[in-house]
Amino acid sequence: MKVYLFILVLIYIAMAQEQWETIYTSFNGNNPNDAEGWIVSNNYQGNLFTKCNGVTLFGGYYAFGKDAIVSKLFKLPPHYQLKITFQFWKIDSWDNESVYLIAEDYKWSQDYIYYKEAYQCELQIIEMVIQWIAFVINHNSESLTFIMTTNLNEQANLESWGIRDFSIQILRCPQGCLYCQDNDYNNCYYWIGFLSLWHESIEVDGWIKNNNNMQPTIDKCVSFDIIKLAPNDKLEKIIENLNAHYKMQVQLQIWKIDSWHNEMFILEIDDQIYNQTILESTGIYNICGSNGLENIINIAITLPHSLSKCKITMRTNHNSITTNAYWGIRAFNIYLAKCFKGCDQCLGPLKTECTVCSSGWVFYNNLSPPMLFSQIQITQIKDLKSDERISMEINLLEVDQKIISQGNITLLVNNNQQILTIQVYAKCIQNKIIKSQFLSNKLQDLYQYQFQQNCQGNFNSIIYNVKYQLRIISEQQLIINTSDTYCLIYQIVEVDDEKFSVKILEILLEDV
Ligand SMILES: *[C@@H]1O[C@H](CO)[C@@H](O)[C@H](O)[C@H]1NC(C)=O
Ligand SMILES: *[C@@H]1O[C@H](CO)[C@@H](O)[C@H](O)[C@H]1NC(C)=O
Ligand SMILES: *[C@@H]1O[C@H](CO)[C@@H](O)[C@H](O)[C@H]1NC(C)=O
Ligand SMILES: *[C@@H]1O[C@H](CO)[C@@H](O)[C@H](O)[C@H]1NC(C)=O
Ligand SMILES: [Ca+2]
Ligand SMILES: [Ca+2]
Ligand SMILES: [Ca+2]
Repeated sequence: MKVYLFILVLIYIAMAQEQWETIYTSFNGNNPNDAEGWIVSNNYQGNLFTKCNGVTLFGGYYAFGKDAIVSKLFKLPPHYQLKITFQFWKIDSWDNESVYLIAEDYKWSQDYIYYKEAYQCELQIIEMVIQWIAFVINHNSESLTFIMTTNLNEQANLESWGIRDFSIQILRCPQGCLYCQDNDYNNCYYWIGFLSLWHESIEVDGWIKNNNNMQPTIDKCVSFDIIKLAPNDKLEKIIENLNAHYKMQVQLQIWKIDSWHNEMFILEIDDQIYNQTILESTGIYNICGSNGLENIINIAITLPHSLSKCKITMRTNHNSITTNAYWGIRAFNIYLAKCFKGCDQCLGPLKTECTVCSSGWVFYNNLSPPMLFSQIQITQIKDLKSDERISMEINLLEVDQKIISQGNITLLVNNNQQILTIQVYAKCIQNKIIKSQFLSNKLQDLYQYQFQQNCQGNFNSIIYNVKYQLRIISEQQLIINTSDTYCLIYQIVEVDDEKFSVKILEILLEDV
């Protein structure tokens, strides 16, 4: 018994914690395929792997030295945090020089000098420092650009570096979410990915540069494709046919290339400014363009939005002292917080937040059925056949169906007309009044029609002729519940595979 309790507690703790999931590992053995997808340039004599101190390194002595730069584009499943871990080997006579690690807007760098500890590398005894690097970043884009380089100035036989045991772990979005910022399902289930551009390659259809039909140029920084723009350039597109939504998330990545002088990158959505980011001359690494330093900036904007189109404008201004700089864009995404299924406009993701329904659907918030009450006729008669009828007899005129038994029954009605007339013969009973109610909707407002009768003179019955207008012609499911003193009719309405019963008619005989 005690053992069971112990196990239960452990499981509970494990489930309460966030689970890091490893989605990529490489360079932990000596498999040459581990370099797949890694783009390496300026490696010494084309060498990719070396052995040092008995282990295989990606890079290393006689491989990664001056100007060597490695990079990889990772495609990631929906996640909101990621952790990168690897072992960095600094090898030989670094002269207070730096290694740079760039994972988009996360940057890590470290200076190294020549120390006196020595290891066997290839056939030589070489000084080196081995260091575990691990960092966690908030990240939810579907791709990650990873870059490593140094500012070493001697070839790889004199100063070099390598890595091994590289892994990427993620905190995955809750199941059912395509995009998230945390692990709460309630904060993410409504996001849909509307547009995903420029992660692996650049496609500029419909994007207009500087108000004319000029298409923007495509360029590369390290191994990554970017759209290349100059100071003062503007890139714009009107994006149409957005799904019904109430909120929008726009994400993109700016690459500041070379020396800017505090110009502003501006992101506009529907002609309103949503982000302004200063482009500075500073930075810590030089990876493309000319000698100026680069910087990668992730921008993410969440805004209330419900129009079916949006205009995206990205631009910068230009300070005349900036002469040799440009900006790049990649990793552009639009996510929409979608309305509930069957809803054309909404204030939020719930059924109850729907304000305009798609045709054929219902307003859930006031439960108005697709069968709209349109006309009523109430007649008192002297019914000669009264004795042959039960107390509440129902006729469905257009489909010629008659309900002549009492109790709670479910009825399928196959109507091929836009109208369904429900006729109820209600027998008068002495000292009782007949109260009736009918539901109707005038799109958003719910009306309840109430009537009250008692039989007069020698009239013995009241006939209710209630016409309903069907918004869609399809099989209707009704629940009819009758007795001597009541007649209740419900319609079964289906909203996103969930069924609701909506009372559309009620006739009650009550004591006076
Ligand atoms: C290393 O360089 C930095 C500046 O880049 C300097 O501040 C530091 O004193 C240098 N250290 C050594 C040991 O030379
Ligand atoms: C624009 O985005 C950058 C980068 O994410 C952020 O640091 C900055 O605060 C944002 N600025 C505005 C005005 O939203
Ligand atoms: C509907 O019919 C059932 C019997 O089948 C009865 O118990 C119930 O009270 C009726 N519903 C209403 C709301 O009168
Ligand atoms: C009446 O019948 C329907 C379907 O047959 C059922 O869902 C409902 O619960 C019944 N109502 C009562 C009060 O028995
Ligand atoms: Ca040196
Ligand atoms: Ca050096
Ligand atoms: Ca540069």
